[in-house]
Amino acid sequence: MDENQSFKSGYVSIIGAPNVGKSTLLNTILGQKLAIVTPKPQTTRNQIRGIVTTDTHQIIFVDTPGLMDPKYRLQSEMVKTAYGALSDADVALFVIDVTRPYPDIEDRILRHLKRVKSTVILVLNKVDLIAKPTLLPIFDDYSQRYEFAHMIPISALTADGISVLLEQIETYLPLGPRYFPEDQLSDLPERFFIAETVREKIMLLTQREIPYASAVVVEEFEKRQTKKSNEIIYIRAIVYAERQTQKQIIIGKGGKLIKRVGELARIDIEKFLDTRVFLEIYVTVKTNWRKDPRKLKELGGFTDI
Ligand SMILES: Nc1nc2c(ncn2[C@@H]2O[C@H](COP(=O)(O)OP(=O)(O)OP(=O)(O)O)[C@@H](O)[C@H]2O)c(=O)[nH]1
Ligand SMILES: [Mg+2]
Repeated sequence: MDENQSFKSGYVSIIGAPNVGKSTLLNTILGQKLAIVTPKPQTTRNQIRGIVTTDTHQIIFVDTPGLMDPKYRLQSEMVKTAYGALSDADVALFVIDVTRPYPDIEDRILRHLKRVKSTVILVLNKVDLIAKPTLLPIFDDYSQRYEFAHMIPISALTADGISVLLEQIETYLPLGPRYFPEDQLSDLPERFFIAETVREKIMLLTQREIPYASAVVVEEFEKRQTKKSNEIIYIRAIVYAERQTQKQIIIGKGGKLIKRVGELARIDIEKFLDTRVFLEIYVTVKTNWRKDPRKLKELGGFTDI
């Protein structure tokens, strides 16, 4: 715990429709890739917590799944998870994509935000894609729908506006202790980030239903010595598909697709763990895992189903 009486700490939740750039924002704020990012909606499925510590404050940022109209159990768990992150947030960042409104979802989010105690900042993301004057009617529209503490235009991709956003967040943090050691980046286990990295590559390399029907679990994570006594981390990851046909596509002709997934994932995991990695990936079928609460608990990382 910090001795400093003026030290501030708190939780900042990042919420919004799918694909608006919430995970990109988390990564840019942390200066490290923690959350997976793809051009496809519904990439994030869980709360991803990233910790920023300075001499004066500690902020726990919580990235969440994009909110949508849930059609099956996995999606309703994702929605529950996202709204759950608002309950203990000191500040909520409501992220919108300035190039694309999601009227129904955003109306629903705004209604929900009226019931929470957090300070709410509207984050207008992807400003790198538009001409500045285009923002004026958006400011106008949103300020009529909710009393935001601030409305801040940013680009999570280029980091434009991020320092202004962070300055504003700091002003709303309560006095509080340092909850985590100063060098800790997240409270989630390494296995989670490894599984997510593999899932990201599958999402990037497959189409239609497959990105959404895939789950990844790391079954083994073990330090081993090579013959030359160098350290290497052995990882065995299992990819779950819902059907045999999906499994075949993920494996690809002659194992080509899963090999590519492995190559790309290994590069990122080695960077993340800062060590050499031997990654083995198996693909298997778990019928209807997205609809079954017990399987969702096992494969989806949802603890309180
Ligand atoms: N041009 C531009 N693209 C961005 C920006 N922020 C995010 N993107 C892109 O938008 C897409 C979605 O980004 P994510 O960070 O995965 O979005 P998300 O809100 O976390 O999406 P879900 O997890 O599906 O809810 C990716 O292709 C990003 O590269 C930005 O500021 N500018
Ligand atoms: Mg995301």
